[in-house]
Amino acid sequence: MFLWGTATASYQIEGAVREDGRGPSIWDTFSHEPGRVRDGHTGDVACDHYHRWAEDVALMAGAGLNAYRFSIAWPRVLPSGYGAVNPAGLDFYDRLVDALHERGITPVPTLFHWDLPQALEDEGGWLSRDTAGRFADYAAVVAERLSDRVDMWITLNEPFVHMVFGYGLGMHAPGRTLFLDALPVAHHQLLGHGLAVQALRAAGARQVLVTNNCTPVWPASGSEEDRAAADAYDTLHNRLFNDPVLLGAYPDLSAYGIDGLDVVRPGDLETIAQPLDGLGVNYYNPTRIAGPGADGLPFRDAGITGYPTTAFGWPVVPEGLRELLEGLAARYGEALPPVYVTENGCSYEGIDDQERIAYLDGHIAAAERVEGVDLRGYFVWSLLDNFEWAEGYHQRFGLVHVDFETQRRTPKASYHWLRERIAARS
Ligand code: GBH
Repeated sequence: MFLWGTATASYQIEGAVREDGRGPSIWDTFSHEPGRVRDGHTGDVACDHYHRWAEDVALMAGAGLNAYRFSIAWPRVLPSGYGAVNPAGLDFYDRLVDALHERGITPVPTLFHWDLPQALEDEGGWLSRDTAGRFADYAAVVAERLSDRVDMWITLNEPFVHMVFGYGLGMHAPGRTLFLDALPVAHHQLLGHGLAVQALRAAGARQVLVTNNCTPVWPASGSEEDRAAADAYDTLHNRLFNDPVLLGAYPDLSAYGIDGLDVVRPGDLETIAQPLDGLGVNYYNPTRIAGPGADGLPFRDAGITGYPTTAFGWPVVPEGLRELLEGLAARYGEALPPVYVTENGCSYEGIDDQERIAYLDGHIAAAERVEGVDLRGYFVWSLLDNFEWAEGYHQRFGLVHVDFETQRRTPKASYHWLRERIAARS
């Protein structure tokens, strides 16, 4: 069965940040620091999904969707990151999973979509190797409760973005600006992934994936310099996270003046490279790279022109999705497991969102043309307008409009269109 779904994330939709024993996360801390998030918005209430989940599940069913990718808030389950379990936190996801099954919707939980318990950040966050083991322990707690009803699990969401925005550039929580010194965050997340795969399988999980955000990298010109820069960017954005998982080795980082990651210990790559049941791929747009850049970086973003852009300013390049997936098949060959597009979507204003329809139609059509990839699912980001991280509530990615004053949900034109698109295909 091909999975047609939407994707969301806990901190972006749930709200109820102090309810039923949830501990604080790094996003609570960060969003409450002045100047971090546009207009001082926070996820304190968000879409109030913690109380309105039944209505939201009904909305998914109404769109004819058969899958739902959501994330579990680690600090709801383990308020201090480890140690005492908060049963009320698990109860919330337990109810949600049951409600999804009642509607014939396959639950696909992600265990980490960036809302690390603050207590773990206080112990070093993902700069600390210990966090990897804590993550696996948390994964085991959740799977012991849900694996009788959840087949498919995703360990991490976009470890690249979490490393670069959270620890490298400070645009996301925890707000650190370590630049390339953030690289241990890649390894510790990947190690956490590998340890979590083992823990999930031991607790009865049948299918395990990781979700990486990937971008086709276009050299700004045919010059040797730009091609080398594009290769260096591809290494950092795509290969650093896909190679260890699929090939069991890190890519060559010499373009960054780095001779291997010194936090890697013997056996780590075997842990990271265990067989997976699928690769989750989030696609938004290609990246055009010239080189070299400032601050000693071997690349710079040259920007894409000549394509329409979303309200966020991101270029709309549907063929980039085909290029990306076929590029993965070319690079990884037999090592590429089935692929799921676990996020694809766009920010636009308005309820008569014809631009979103055009965006989704173009990307679904591009996915249909992909050759040589066992593509098994497509998830729209997102079901609801929600808390768009550093942009607060300013970017609207939903198939369903949310009035953040009243919490009223209004399906957009794209919601109705998607139902017809899915029905026409089946
Ligand atoms: C995802 O990240 C997240 O998983 C999700 O939580 C989030 O809400 C959603 O996407 C929408 O943002 O500068 O024009 O080249 C997406 C990561 C990083 C993808 C920045 C697009 C740059 C666009 N994004 N990237 S551009």
